[in-house]
Amino acid sequence: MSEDYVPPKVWTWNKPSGGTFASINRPVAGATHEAPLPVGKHPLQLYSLATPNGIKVTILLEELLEAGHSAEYDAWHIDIGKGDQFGSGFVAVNPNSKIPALMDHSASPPQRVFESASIMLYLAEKSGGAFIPKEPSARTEMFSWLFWQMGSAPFLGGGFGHFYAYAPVKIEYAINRYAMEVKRQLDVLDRHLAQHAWMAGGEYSLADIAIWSWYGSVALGRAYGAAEFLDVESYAHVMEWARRIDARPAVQRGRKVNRTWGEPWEQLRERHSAADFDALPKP
Ligand SMILES: N[C@@H](CCC(=O)N[C@@H](CS)C(=O)NCC(=O)O)C(=O)O
Repeated sequence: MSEDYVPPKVWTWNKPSGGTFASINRPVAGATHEAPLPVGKHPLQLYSLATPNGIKVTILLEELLEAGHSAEYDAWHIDIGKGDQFGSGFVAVNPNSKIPALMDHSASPPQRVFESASIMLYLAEKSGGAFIPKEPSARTEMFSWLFWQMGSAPFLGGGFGHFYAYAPVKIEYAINRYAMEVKRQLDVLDRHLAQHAWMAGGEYSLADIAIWSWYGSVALGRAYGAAEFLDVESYAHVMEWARRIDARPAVQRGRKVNRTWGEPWEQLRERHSAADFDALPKP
């Protein structure tokens, strides 16, 4: 880490980079070990963790169930800190080795689905287009915001979150660069939400769930301990929208699934039936 660093002609992987998650970072894909995945009793098998990308899917599944759709699922805990995402079974479901990953055993042959927005669209379409606006213009707007989230959040997580919270040293240049971008993104949302109650089509949709899982987590002080640093309260419309979504029962359930940190009543390591939530300790 020095101002004199000159990149070599060809990069080689010759020393650990340091920082949180350094032990699981590597420059090659594929499985590192044999590890078949467990399969439960429901057609939908989710392999995940309650990170912002993970809760997009568990919140949607809980919303689908709450709305009366047939979406019962088993959610298995994938410990990305220990490298479960590099097991042979997981890699067969997601060759990109990232949570969330889904298998639908009701399809013939069973269907794998990876990338959180792809999983959301798969589940919503399987449920007759639930949480996707029907009117064509609103539907297009919803897709635009959903893909905005997929393109923007890596700057929030991999960029800002990494350098603010996880890097082994605080690099002012990197933190400034990504704080600037994240604040711009929060302003994009704030200006939109000043004019619209929901992200698209005047209704709660996949776009709200996906964007809330990232930007709502930051706004509500649940990611990177950065709420004050980013002055989130100055984005009043984002805050109001984030709190409104946070109050939804399905959101509260979905956030707990595959969670192994925080308060004991928020941690449902694995979910196999609706009754699992009732077994959690009370606050
Ligand atoms: N674009 C992917 C990103 C998924 C992702 O980055 N997942 C992280 C956790 S939030 C992960 O599994 N990281 C493990 C690793 O990088 O090895 C999606 O939206 O599904």
